[in-house]
Amino acid sequence: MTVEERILQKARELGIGKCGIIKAQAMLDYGARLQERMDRIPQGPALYGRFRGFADPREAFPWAKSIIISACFYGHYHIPQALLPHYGKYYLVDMRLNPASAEAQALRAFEAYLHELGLRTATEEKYGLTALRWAAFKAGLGCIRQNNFFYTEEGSWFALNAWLIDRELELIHSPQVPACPPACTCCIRSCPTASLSAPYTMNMATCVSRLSTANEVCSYSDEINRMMGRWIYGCDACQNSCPMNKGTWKDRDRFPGLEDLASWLLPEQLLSLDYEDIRKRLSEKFFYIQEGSLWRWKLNAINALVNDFQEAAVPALLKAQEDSCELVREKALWALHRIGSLRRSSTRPT
Ligand code: B12
Ligand code: SF4
Ligand code: SF4
Repeated sequence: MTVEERILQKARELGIGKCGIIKAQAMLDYGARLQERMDRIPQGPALYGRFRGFADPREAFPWAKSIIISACFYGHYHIPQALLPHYGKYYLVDMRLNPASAEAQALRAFEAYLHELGLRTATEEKYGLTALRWAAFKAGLGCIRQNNFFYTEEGSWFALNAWLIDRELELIHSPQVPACPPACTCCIRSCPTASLSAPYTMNMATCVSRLSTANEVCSYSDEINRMMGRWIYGCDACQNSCPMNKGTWKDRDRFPGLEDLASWLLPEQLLSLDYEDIRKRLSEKFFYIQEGSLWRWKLNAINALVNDFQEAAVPALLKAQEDSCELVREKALWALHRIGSLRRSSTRPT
């Protein structure tokens, strides 16, 4: 058995859905995709320049010769119904830094096996050391669709990981995934902020996923607040609307800790938490909102309540006017005005 075959066999044994290996230089053409993106998006280089190193991880790791890439299916987890309109599912069942999850344990055991084989490795769990969608595509694990997501025949609900290794290996598969249906634009039409403005073109600055996790001290315009709808952390609109994801979520297993956390994640409950509670309960799992910007949770919760026209939220909003953060107090006042004017317009005689 070749080393590549042994690695694949181990990945399968551990329940890691897909695994392939590419030579490090196979990533170089990601540079061209990135350049196209920077040319198409306003302030492209300022936003995307930081990803240049993804095209050649050998610059930071001169010993790296190949890249092992894995894709773990997370669409088998049960997501509490009440959270679906508010959270990107990937973040709810995030295996990164959750040692109790089956996927995290499989990935640790897999890495230990690579060391047993005598391979030197480098990986980065949170942000990755290279462009993971492109690496998975080059390894033939699946395709990249027009919404930029990596898909296998089981849809896009895959979390990707990669290890740089110091040996020249290659294991490339032939994916069996149909192309996007001709003229399909469901993902583009579903994007609430028009961040996904054309096939393979999205602007990370206006993506709800980025807006809802921003650490900059700012609140948003009325237009952006409205476009963010009920999302509190992340956004799945361009995946949920895709016909290639129809029926792919399996809802079979419990993700460790999610049920206990669920009640705290609803917008009214978020408003009732003090910042120490938010830090203790949420900061580790939802690490994009940093400890210095925990008020972002409350701004997002208030926004979700307003866009949901939740009259029952008025007491929580009145209380939020006493919040220690000025941005939250201002937003609560704005929300009370908005709910008041929505109520007046809905009762106005026609
Ligand atoms: C930065 C980042 C973000 C940023 C910016 C996203 C972005 N698209 O650039 C923000 C914070 C907004 C974000 C949000 C989310 N992210 Co993110 N993110 C990343 C990160 C770290 C880098 C992405 C990157 O390279 N961006 C640069 C641009 C140029 O790449 P791109 O938009 O992905 O475009 C790709 C394709 O379109 C392709 N391409 C371009 N033109 C063409 C043309 C053709 C013909 C083809 C075939 C391909 C192609 O080139 C790019 C190659 O990767 C990766 C992890 C990693 N290290 O790769 C995770 C990653 C992409 N994110 C992921 C996820 C799940 C999300 C969210 C869904 C979370 C959520 N529920 O809210 C959202 C979705 C946002 C979106 N629509 O993409 C997953 C995606 C898994 C998958 N199945 O695709 C990744 C891979 C993380 C992981 N470990 O699994 N993310
Ligand atoms: S994640 Fe949401 S906001 Fe971002 S591109 Fe997709 S639909 Fe648009
Ligand atoms: S919604 Fe349509 S165009 Fe967009 S990724 Fe899915 S199949 Fe492709």
